[in-house]
Amino acid sequence: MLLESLVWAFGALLAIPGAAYAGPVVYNVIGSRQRLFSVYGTDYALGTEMNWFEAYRICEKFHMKLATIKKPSHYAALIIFLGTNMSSIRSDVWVGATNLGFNITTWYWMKDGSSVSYSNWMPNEPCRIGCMRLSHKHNFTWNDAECSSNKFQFVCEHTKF
Ligand SMILES: *[C@@H]1O[C@H](CO)[C@@H](O)[C@H](O)[C@H]1NC(C)=O
Ligand SMILES: *[C@@H]1O[C@H](CO)[C@@H](O)[C@H](O)[C@H]1NC(C)=O
Ligand SMILES: CC(=O)N[C@H]1CO[C@H](CO)[C@@H](O)[C@@H]1O
Repeated sequence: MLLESLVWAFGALLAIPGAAYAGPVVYNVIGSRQRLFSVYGTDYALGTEMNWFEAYRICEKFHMKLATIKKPSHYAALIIFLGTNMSSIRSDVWVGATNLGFNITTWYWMKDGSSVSYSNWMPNEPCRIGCMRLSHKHNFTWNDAECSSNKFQFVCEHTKF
């Protein structure tokens, strides 16, 4: 896992000089740079399993954000990315929302502090204080998990809009 993270990090470093927007490109888990057929103008990176705080830090390190889903088009773009990278996905994936410091039903996107209004939670979720993950086994519908004790893959993004 460490090697995979490092290789991925190295690929991201090569591909993202400073904070400059690099165009419609995706990075896979082994760090190779690939053109994206995205219609939504978002670059995505898939990270290896770690806790939510570590995932947050890695995204920031590469001038990206943990994925943010504020409307159906964001979700659709992310689903396209995850779907075309299914062979690399082994776990649920963290995205950038939390209810830490609030209550079970009050969630915020870390990217800009906006509240989570559009959502696609699994039935009976959310049910705890924690961080948001998309369920690998349930079509990437939304679930929660304790932020520090769980290790999941995660998606960073860089968006033009
Ligand atoms: C949860 O927190 C929000 C924001 O502080 C508050 O408006 C809401 O009433 C709380 N809900 C419950 C069930 O405590
Ligand atoms: C996932 O979505 C597909 C297509 O909409 C559907 O056929 C399938 O039953 C869904 N799977 C789950 C686990 O919800
Ligand atoms: C490793 C892997 O499967 N990468 C794919 C991720 O998705 C993009 C398109 O969104 C593909 O081009 C990559 O091959």
